[in-house]
Amino acid sequence: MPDTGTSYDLPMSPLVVAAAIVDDLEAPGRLLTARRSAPKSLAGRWEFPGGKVEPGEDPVAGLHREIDEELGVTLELSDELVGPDDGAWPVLNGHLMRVWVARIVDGAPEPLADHDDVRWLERGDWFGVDWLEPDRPIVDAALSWA
Ligand code: 9L3
Ligand code: MG
Repeated sequence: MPDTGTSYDLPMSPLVVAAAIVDDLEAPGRLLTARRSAPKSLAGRWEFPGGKVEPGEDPVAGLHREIDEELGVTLELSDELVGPDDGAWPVLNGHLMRVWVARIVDGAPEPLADHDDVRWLERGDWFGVDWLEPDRPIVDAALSWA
């Protein structure tokens, strides 16, 4: 390979973005969770819906795109839940994930892609499903926010 003077490091893992969707931003009661259907290693576990930001895509735009693709709803974003790693949350495979609190302004959430169920958790039961391990501290952060 010609020496171009550039160093080729491993590509950075794409940023992951997700939403902590609550029923009401002023008086949060219910929290939305989605059950993954893929990959096999994660299937059956519950998570904050979201996914990878595309190259060059703004993270917030990526979040709206992912949530539209996965749940068929439009969100109004509120505060970001700031994580311990430069504001982000470490998730699987070395990814970092940014998470915003949000509410639905249009549509009814359905598992359209990557999930096979969605569920509203009642206040007091936000830990009531088998969350992906990395999402559990984010449930705590959502509880502190709410
Ligand atoms: N992940 C963890 N918690 C979440 C989300 C949306 C994603 N709430 C992890 C699972 C995958 C990686 O981030 O290892 C990329 O997510 P996706 O693009 O498969 O949804
Ligand atoms: Mg996803």
